[in-house]
Amino acid sequence: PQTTYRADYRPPAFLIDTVELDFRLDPAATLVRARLAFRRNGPGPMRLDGQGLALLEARIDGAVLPEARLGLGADGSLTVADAPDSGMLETLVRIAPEKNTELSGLYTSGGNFYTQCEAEGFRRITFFPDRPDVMSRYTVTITADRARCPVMLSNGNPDGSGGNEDGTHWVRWIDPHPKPSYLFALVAGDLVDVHESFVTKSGRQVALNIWVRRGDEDRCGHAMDSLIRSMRWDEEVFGLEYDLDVFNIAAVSDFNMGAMENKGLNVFNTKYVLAKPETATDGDYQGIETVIAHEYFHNWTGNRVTCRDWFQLSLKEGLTVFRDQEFSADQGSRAVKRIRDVRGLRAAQFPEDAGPMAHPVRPDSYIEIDNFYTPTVYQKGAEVVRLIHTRIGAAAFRRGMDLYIARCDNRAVTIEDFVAAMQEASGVDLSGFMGWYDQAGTPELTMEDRYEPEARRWVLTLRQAVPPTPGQPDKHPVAIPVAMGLLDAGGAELPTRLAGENEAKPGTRLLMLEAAEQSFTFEDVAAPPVPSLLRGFSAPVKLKGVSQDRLRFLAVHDTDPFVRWESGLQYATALMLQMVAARQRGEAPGFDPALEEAVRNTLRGAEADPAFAAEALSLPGEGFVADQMEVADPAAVHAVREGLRREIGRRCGDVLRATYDALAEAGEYRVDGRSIGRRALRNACLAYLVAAGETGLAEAQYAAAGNMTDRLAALSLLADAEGPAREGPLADFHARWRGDDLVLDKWFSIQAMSSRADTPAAIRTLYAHPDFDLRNPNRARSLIGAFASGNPLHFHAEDGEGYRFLADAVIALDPINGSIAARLVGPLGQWRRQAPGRAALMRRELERVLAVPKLSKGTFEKASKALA
Ligand code: HT7
Ligand code: ZN
Repeated sequence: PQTTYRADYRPPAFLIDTVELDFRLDPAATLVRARLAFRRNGPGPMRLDGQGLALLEARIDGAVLPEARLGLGADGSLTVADAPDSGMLETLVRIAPEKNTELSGLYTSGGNFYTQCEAEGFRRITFFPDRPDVMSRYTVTITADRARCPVMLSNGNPDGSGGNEDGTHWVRWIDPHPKPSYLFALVAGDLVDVHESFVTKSGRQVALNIWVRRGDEDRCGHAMDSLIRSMRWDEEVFGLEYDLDVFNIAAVSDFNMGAMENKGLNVFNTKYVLAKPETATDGDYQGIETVIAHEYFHNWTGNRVTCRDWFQLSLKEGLTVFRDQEFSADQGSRAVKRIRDVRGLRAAQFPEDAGPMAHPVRPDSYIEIDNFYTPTVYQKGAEVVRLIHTRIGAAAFRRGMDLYIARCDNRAVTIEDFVAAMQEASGVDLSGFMGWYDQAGTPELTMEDRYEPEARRWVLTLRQAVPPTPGQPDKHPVAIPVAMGLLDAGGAELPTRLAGENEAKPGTRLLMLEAAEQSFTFEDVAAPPVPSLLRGFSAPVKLKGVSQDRLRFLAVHDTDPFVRWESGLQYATALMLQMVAARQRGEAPGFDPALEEAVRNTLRGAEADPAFAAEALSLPGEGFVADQMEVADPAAVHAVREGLRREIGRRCGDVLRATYDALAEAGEYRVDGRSIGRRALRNACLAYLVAAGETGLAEAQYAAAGNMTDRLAALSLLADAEGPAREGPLADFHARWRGDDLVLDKWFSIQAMSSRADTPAAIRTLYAHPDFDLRNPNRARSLIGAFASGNPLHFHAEDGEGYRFLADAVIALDPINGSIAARLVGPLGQWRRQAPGRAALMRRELERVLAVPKLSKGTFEKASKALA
């Protein structure tokens, strides 16, 4: 397969000003007529992307193009010889949506029609220069059988409809805004809508519709409410207003990702739309809020201002994730939101940055662009936007956004355009931040300090190093904003004065580390202080050199909630690593009484902020701990973590039980931050109590639960139990919810992540279960993904059965949906960090995948880079 390089970018030879599309929908043979008004833009032939299209007709300015002027490439593209500099190209193609199992282009799901065009799906619908720097105005006419497709939607505003005598009907949609082809969308079928209306700040009336399958109408309330809050927030915080008469959302159960921001017609995975308390957890509710906001915010950051090429993907994704994170932070507890985002970053992006697929936020090359919708482009990209925000401040950032939008509206631009707008609006030189876009690898930040009593001076030395990554052996320093403060021995915040400053500043201040090493001298420091660094996680780095004593102190005293949580986490991580080492030496790991003290302390103050307490109570995950080891030992990490949970549950049983009882839900189920926090804390207590042997408590909670959050929390604990305590609830859950795809996914996941010894065998049985369907991405992820990414103990089983299962599944899935297969193969790439025996087994499975004839280019790219 071919590699595409960023350095090879050339402007398109032809632009397309307007597109008229005419669809005659039929599952087996859909006809697509396209009329493209083209105009020359640069040198080169007229080349239109295409994939799997049966070309029936081609004309320019009405004249049929003879075959001699049409070149069909092996990749499915179409080259037109001797094209004039401007004119109208008309093509007619036939496609088969019902055969489209990749879910890219036009496909059917449950008898309805849906499209997914990002990144390169439009070429599977019609011949077109399918690249984001070709922006056009679209008029779309859809014709279909009226009974089969009473609803027919596309981008923009509706512009007429009518009936035909043959039982079909038609609708026309006009999108007044120029857009790239990846934002095209069509949805048609038997759908019902939940609707509201929204009046924008300038008085424009917008019809809001959420289109779902009949019967799902009662699950759209939270999505609609999240949409309305997102629209209002973007007006208030960024002054950005919606720009069409309608905003449609269609939910589909077969979808490769979370959702898609098509102009005026977002298409969503049902997982991010449908929720009611009996079927959706608090996590699901939060996911819906985030994804609805994210897709809505793309209307400006992505759609009105789009990317010049796919290497600039983080221009829209990093910025839009930053915007959705800020939105969610404003809806509830900013500190808890930051903790959760950092947890997510460390669970997914840090390992990616340290593995074989490590790539910069702006990659240099790709084989399959679908493989670059990654935590690095999304989450690290958002962190880089946050770095700029932290450096220049909220007011300058807002001015920068205004400038960026004003200057780049209706254009396809680059990351430089964004940074230039921020730089001009703030007057701050941001060149030191470009390294964050162009270098892979998580920087390591080391601290060292000394106190000079006679001079009453405290000196902080910070060093940074960006580790080598594939293709980038040497790195240069980047700009790292370090938000920090100093505490005295009693935990009080000290005002700080740097050498050269006239006055001391109260509270948190920002140090800018721009070189490989820099020292900062603080004056008037009466006694050795305790530094609190990276407040709010001001940069996505790994901080080293903070002693266990200081961590313990900061976990209790710091004024910054993020550092309080972080210090507890780092303390526990270091402790667990020592315990793992002891276990590997055959010694008893012991128990640090500081942990009991920390749990008791957290529970004492839990009432003030239960969500924070729940975060503070949870031990570092097995993956996070294993990631800190030179050679991972998943079984030892699991044993140590389980042992700690049991011991904490035993020693703190009294306070855990008291908190559990005190938080029993009274009254109606609510999804506000405080109610969610109370449930999270209660279920955290339950987990410790069950670890200490109180299985009956989980059985009782499962039976009595009035909502999915509590029911699932109990069931996931019972899934590790023995005998009827496990089998009864699992069977009950299946019987209750077998008709509900999203809930049944949870049933598969819970079993896939069980630590029971028989899990590897159970996985194979579940794979053969009549309710398992490899073609549905949610279901495939719920079993295969949950096992490979969420069950390190069994995935890394010594006999290699976990690896074998994953490779078998990837090989079976690849011809059906290469994009999902490529995503799932990722965990096999962790072999370098495993012991030699397991590493060899992992490599063998990667080789087995690579040996498959006609492997998709996405899976080829992931597996071959993993082995390199
Ligand atoms: N921009 C959307 C990305 C997306 C996607 C990419 C490749 C294949 C299928 C896809 N579905 C959606 C989602 C987003 O970031 O908002
Ligand atoms: Zn996005």
